[in-house]
Amino acid sequence: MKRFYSIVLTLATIICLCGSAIANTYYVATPASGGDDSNPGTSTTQPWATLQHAVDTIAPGDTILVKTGTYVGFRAENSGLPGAVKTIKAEDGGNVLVNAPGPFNRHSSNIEFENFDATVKYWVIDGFEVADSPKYGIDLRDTDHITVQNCDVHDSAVTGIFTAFTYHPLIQNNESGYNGEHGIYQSNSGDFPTIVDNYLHHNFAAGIHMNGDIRFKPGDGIISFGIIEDNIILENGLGGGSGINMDGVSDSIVQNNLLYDNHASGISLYAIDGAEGSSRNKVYNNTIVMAPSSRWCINIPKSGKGRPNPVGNKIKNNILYTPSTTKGSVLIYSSTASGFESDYNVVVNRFSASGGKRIITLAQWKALGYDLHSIISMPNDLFVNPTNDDYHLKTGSPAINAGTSLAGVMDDLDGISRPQGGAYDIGCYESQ
Ligand SMILES: [Ca+2]
Ligand SMILES: [Ca+2]
Repeated sequence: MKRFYSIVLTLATIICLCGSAIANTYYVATPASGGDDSNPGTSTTQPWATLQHAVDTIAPGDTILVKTGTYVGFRAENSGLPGAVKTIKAEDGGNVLVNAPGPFNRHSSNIEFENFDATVKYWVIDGFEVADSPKYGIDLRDTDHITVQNCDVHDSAVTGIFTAFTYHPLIQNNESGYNGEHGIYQSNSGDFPTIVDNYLHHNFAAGIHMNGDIRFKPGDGIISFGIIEDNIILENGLGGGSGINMDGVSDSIVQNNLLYDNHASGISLYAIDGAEGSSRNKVYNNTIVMAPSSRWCINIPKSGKGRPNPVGNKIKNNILYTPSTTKGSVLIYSSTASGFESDYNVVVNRFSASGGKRIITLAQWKALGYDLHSIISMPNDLFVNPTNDDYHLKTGSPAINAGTSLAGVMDDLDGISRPQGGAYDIGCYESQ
């Protein structure tokens, strides 16, 4: 048996070496710039013409570099491999615009990753502008380990970046704005989504919407083990939908996000379609400054449709400011919400432990055992320049060194390591 394993290992090594040795770069250019799908595609002087031909042709480990120009989109139905992902990327400094669905697309989205017979895996899409989609800008369904990065997705009829039954998506450093629904939407019950460093603005509904959707099978109706970190989220929600909207999302981390001028709620943990009210989430070191006439900074209502209520959520080191005189910093459905912890936040003097039926003061909220170390402060005392949306902490800000140590929060939205000055600051920025 030993000899058999050693042969298998040797073969595996040879295959891996060959895999890396034959990784190729291919090029795509518009027909006006010499693109032709009958070219070999292997040099900048003999590029292919269509994104569809490119994604249908390359092997695991290969990269497609797309030259400046305007293209129709594509539908990727094949997969890369672990350690040999397939990459489709705008060339360095290139301006690649994808402004319509590809000819084989099935959902009227500009770019689609899906195969009705198999999970599509191990792709990277990088650096595209994706505009004016009649449905979704970028659309991932039944996928695993797909990365969407450095894209600018805007003016989609529905959502900018959409996923369904998508596991381990890495959605990083994208802009998604002016879409008819959400900026980013993780739907159905795919787990391990990482949504980091995105700039999400002026979407009609949520900045980030996540929905466990128990109705849609297969799946457990819960999105688990998500990381929502370092996103800047503003001016969403005119049509309803929180800055970060979590319907059936559990055991996830929401930290170092900056949310301002959103028009519905800031962060909502709930269930309407998910299998359980969003539970056991860590909401740490976020800065939330709400628009006038908006809802709650943090909203944890009773579940709909008889689903289990949210339990075990922890709200720490957040700045939770609203100018509203009728809404406040934190709403929970009941003062007996199991395992709920809230503390070391900067707040306003309004809370609700009754799903909004009754507004109570910080003193009354503290009497329930919450926010015993939290403080009330105003934007002009906290921030460098809130009028011009600079939410870094000003010298002497009461948020400096007022937080609690949170081992999972290693740095801040700017990447500055925490803590500075001997203690954690409250909010998404750590003052140096
Ligand atoms: Ca799940
Ligand atoms: Ca500090």
